[in-house]
Amino acid sequence: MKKSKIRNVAIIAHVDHGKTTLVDQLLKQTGTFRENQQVAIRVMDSMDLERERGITIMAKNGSCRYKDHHINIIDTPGHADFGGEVERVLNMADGALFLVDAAEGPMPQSFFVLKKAIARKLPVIVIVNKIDKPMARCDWVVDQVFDLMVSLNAPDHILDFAVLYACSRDGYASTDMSARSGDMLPVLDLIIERIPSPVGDSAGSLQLLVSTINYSQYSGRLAIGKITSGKLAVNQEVVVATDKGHICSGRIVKLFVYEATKQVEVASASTGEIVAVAGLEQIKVGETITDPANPIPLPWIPVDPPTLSMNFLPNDSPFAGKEGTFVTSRHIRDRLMRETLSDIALHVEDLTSQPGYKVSGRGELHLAILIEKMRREGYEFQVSPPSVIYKKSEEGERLEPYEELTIDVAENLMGKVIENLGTRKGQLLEVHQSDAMVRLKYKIPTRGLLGYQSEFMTDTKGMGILNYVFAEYGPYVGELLLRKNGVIIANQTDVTVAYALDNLQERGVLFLGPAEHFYAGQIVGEHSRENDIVVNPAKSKKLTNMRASGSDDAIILIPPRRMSLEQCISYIMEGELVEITPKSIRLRKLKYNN
Ligand SMILES: Nc1nc2c(ncn2[C@@H]2O[C@H](COP(=O)(O)OP(=O)(O)OP(=O)(O)O)[C@@H](O)[C@H]2O)c(=O)[nH]1
Ligand SMILES: [Mg+2]
Repeated sequence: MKKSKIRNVAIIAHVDHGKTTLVDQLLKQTGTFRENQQVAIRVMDSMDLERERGITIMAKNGSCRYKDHHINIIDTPGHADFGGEVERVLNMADGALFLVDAAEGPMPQSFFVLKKAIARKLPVIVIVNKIDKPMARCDWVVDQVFDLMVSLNAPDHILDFAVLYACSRDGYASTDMSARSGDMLPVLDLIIERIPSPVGDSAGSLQLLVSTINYSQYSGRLAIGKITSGKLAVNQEVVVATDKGHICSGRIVKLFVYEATKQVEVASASTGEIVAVAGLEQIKVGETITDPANPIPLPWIPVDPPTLSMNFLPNDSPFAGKEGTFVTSRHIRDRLMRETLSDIALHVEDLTSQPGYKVSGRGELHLAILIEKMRREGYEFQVSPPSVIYKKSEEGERLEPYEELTIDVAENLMGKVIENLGTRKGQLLEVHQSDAMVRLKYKIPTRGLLGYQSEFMTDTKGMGILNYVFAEYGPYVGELLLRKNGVIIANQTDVTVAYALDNLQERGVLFLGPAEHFYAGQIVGEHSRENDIVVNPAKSKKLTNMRASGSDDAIILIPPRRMSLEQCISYIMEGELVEITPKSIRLRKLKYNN
């Protein structure tokens, strides 16, 4: 394959604007799949958690062939919590497809990903997607994108972007915004025309900056990145170097390139190609694979720091060790460290006050996905409530992270949202109205947003759209009262009894149904008042010799509130923990008066 025939393009956008759907169409329409091959929709969302949630979590490589070109496509996640993924994979791209929803226009994460592409001076092709939507307003969207680029100080070559109007779902794109049929090939033609082939000297010293780490059952750890100089072949001796001077040697055992969504083994590869390399077991994202005779490590572009942290602790609840396979502090540590090798937005430190680890990430979802992955792999542990990462200003004042929040909501439901965000210390910056919908823009402390997602769903009857992205560090706003209610705590270890639950349900909302095991200190419900109460959910009816009238045997229990992992994480407060095992998620109180 000749160097000039390669294109490396990243697809970036706000969450749900249609990136993965677009990749499906590009792969399909270039005949990448066999005629009768069964292909899942959003084939690049290959992780279980991605399919379950309908969002992309990890960036992934794929490729297609078109007009003698090998086009490497990098699909990226749009959710703000996975912004670190976008930052690191942009190192492999020579240009970007920037998708924008034809009705919504640029959203907070559009701004973030575009900023990162412009910082790397990548040429951008704008695709106004979902033009089939009745509310589509293509001209307005293009104007908005232009303004956004100007505000980001984009150089002229980026401001001079090409635009296509597309419906990824139905598989067509055109320079004509009124098109309602056709194919996606104009996207590929424009990639070939507008995105440069990778530069670099194939006769020079080897340089490959590792952008992704993957694991393969057969080949072990895979380091993925673009060869920016020189050549690479199986059995070649290399060194792995960092720009801080650390260096170690190794040998290439296997080499892969991307064909469609698969890695295909090759004997050698050259400058400009995106490859996966096996054989370097200790390698990390951000390191450079380079020439032993002339090692030249590439600088790592720093990524935004984490804003939220949680403590991961070995489980010491009364039910500890019953359900998990990996339960010790050592197990947890090894697993967390392994994650930091591939996820550069994640930081892990030992706790000094107790056994356990402080795990810092980009947001609640970022950490919740890690917890869910570990749970499915058989880990058992407990986590503390998330807390934001504070900083100190030069004058020594406490600073906390703020998010830019955008809310789309029906006008008649706006009042509740504004009231709730007010108590969470949000500052309303802008209000835009179009028809019966209102768009609100806020600046709000990250702390104020913790746990807000589920309240927002209730306040807007599931019809609102909420988006946020890290904005900056700003002044600390003081105490925030996020949970008004106290909890109901069990006073002993036993099994719930319907009779007891029947009496308790008058006092609040219960989290357990009948015949469920619980332990002393477990949070079994939410009290309807502000204080905590300690109860016995196993208390049965006193037996008497005389049978009472039949009516009091008829117990009708309200179904218990079952919270998801994310809801549990945002529910707990200081002094409470979420206990996580492969089978259960429980809440517990550390100290209470029995
Ligand atoms: N109406 C319409 N819906 C579309 C179009 N393209 C994608 N969608 C839908 O939009 C939703 C999100 O699509 P995805 O491809 O998962 O979006 P994404 O940008 O990859 O999302 P993340 O990776 O989570 O950021 C899906 O329900 C798609 O079916 C389109 O052109 N028109
Ligand atoms: Mg996606």
